[in-house]
Amino acid sequence: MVQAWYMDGSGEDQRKEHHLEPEQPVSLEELRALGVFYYKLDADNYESDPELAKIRKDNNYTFMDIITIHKDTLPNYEQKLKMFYEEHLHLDDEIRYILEGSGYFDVRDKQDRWIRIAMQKGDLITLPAGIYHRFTLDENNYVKVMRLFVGEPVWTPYNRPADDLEGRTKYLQFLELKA
Ligand code: KMT
Ligand code: NI
Repeated sequence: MVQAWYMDGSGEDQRKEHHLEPEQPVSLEELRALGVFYYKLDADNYESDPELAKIRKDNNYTFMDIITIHKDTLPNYEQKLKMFYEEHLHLDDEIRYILEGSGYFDVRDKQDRWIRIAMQKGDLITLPAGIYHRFTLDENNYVKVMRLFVGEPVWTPYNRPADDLEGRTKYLQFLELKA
């Protein structure tokens, strides 16, 4: 099962785990309350997996592509990694499925604390539009990720502060309704 935890505030290497001392785990239920959803799938059979097909159909994830994040394969690798780790939001859901390798998605909780989600092969996650988040490789320095999207993809990141965007205010309303 996917592991998630509250992060320490140290400015040390972003690829490290950054656990609090003592560790403070975060449950899937707590993630759901933030609008973050998780699925475990069979990444070896993603091309013919009926579970993935069902998720795509039910949620209208019509678009799909695959990106490999590794220094030898990703153009502008350093620049992109830097961009991914800038705290940002999108106006659409961010849906990512790890096919190989691993990495961390960090999301802000209601009190603006960072939660680190350790994503590995077979983990699919959906981050809601308007949530502040970021991504980093871990110390394995390699991930192959499927990106899903409803319709024509828009990957535009809005770096924080982006509090006046409608996507953000709507997300905050969603959090209040859940509180
Ligand atoms: C994003 O917008 O945060 C990303 O696309 C992260 C890279 S996908 C592993
Ligand atoms: Ni993003």
